[in-house]
Amino acid sequence: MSDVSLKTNKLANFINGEWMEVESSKAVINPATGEELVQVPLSSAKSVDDAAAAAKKAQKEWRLVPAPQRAEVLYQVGYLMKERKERLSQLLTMENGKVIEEARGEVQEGIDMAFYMAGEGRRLFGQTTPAELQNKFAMSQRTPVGVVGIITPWNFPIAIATWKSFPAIVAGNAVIWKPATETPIMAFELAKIFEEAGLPEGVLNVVFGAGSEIGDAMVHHDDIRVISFTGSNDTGRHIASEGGKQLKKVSLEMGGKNAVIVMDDADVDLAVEGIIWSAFGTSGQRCTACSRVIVHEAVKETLEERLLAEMEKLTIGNGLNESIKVGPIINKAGLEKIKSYTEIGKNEGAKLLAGGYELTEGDNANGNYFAPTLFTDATADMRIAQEEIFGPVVSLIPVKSFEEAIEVNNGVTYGLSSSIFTNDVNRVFKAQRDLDTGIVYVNAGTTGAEIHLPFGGTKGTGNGHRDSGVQALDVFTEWRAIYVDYSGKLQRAQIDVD
Ligand code: UN1
Repeated sequence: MSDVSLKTNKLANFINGEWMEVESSKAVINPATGEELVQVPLSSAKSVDDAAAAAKKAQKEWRLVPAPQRAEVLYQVGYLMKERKERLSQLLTMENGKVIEEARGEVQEGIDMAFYMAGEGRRLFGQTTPAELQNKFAMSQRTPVGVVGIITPWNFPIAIATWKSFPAIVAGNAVIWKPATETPIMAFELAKIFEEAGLPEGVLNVVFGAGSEIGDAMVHHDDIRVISFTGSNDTGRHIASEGGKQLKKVSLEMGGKNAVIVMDDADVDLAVEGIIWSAFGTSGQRCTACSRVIVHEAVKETLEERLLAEMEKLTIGNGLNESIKVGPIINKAGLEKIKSYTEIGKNEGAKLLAGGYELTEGDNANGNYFAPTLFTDATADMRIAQEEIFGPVVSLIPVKSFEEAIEVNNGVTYGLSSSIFTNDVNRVFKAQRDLDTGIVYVNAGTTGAEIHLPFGGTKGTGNGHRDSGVQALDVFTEWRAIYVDYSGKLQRAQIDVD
C-alpha cells in the first residue's frame, strides 16, 4: 500500500550533528498490522550528557547568529518538509496509525509552523519604554534561555515537535529532543531534514529512549533550563515537581476531557459532523478529541439517531487505505485502557448505543482496532464523563438549559478545548466568555487548532504556558530589561527624579 521505505532497520541518536548508535534497541510496531517497522535505540543517561555538552557548545555560537539568518534554516526545513510531505505522511501513518488524510494534515501543521516561526526571525519583537530620567533609553527584549529540553508524545509526533523546536531554535536556543518511543520515525526524518537544511551541529540533538531514564536525565541536568512536555498527566506532574525543585521553567500540556455542547437551537446535522470528526478522527487519540457531548434534552433523540446513522458509515482499518476513516489504537496498552473504560461506563449505568468492542477478525486481526463507541444517558459525575480515555469513545450527557451545559462543561479537572453548537448570538458570546478552556469553538468540533494561535489549556491540562502561536516564544526566551544612559553622568533612578 505504501511506496516509502526507511532504508534502515535501526535508528540512531542525533548528537552534535552525528548519528550515534547505541547498543540496545526495541521494535517499533505498526499498530495497523502488528509488523515491526524499525528498531528504536534505548539510550542511557550518558547520551543526554553528550547531547547537553554538544548543545551548550553550539548554543554559544547560535545565539550570535542574527535571528533572520537563524530563520533561513527554518525556511529550508519548511521547503524540505513540503517536498517530502507525502513520504512523511505515509511514514506517520505507518508508525502512528492515523489515517493518511489526517497524517497529511499533521505534516501540513508542521510545514505551516516552519514558515510561521521563520517569520518570527524578522520580528521577535521587544519593547521600547520611556525611561524615568533624561538622556536614558529603556527597552526590553527576548533573549534565548540556552539549552532547552523537549519531550513529545506519539499522537502528534511531528506537529507537536515543530510547535516546540521551531520557536526554540529561531529564538537562539539549542535543543535536546526526546521523542516518544512509539513514534521515533518522525523524529529521525525531521532531524535529517534539519541536517540537510544546514542547521549547525549541536543545535538540535535527538535522544531516543523508553521509560523514564532519558526524561529524568533531562529534567535533572543542570545545563537544561527549560523542559517543554506534552504527554500524560502523571509524567507531567512528576516533571513539574522535579523541575520545580531545580527552578527550571517547565511547560506542560497534559490532555483534556473536551465537550461539544449541542443546544436546542443548533443545526443538528452540522453538530453531528463536528462530533464525528472530533470524537472518532485520529481514533479519539487527540488531546483535543471530543469525548463528551452535552446535549439539550429537546434535541437529544434526534442527535442520537443521526449520530448512529453517521457512525455506521465509519470504515475502520489500515489508514494507508484512502477509504478508511478510523485507524488503529497506538498499542495494546491503549486498547486495554479503552476496553476497561467501556466496562466502567456500563457498570456506572450509562447506556451503550454503539461499539464497545475490539475488532479481532479478517484484515483487522493483527492490528489494535476498537469500534467507535457511543454511550448515552451518562451523568456528569461518571468516570467516563470525567476521565481521559484517549480512544473513540464518546458519552452523551443530557442537560436542561444553557447554564447547566456550561456548568457541566466546566465541571472536569481538564480545560483544553470546548465547543458549542448554537445559532443564538447571545449564547455565542456568553459561551466564549464562560467556557473554562484554553480553546473554544463555536459551530465546529473540538479539534483543529491552527498553529498561529496559542495551544494549551486551563486547570489540570497544563501549568499556564502555551505551545505554538507567538506565545510559544515565552517558553523559550527570557525577557531582558536594558537601560542605556547617554547623559554622561551617573543618574540614579528613583532618587534623581524630581
Ligand atoms: C494534540 O492532540 O495534542 O487541534 C494536538 C488539534 C490539532 C492538534 C492536536 N491541531 O486537534
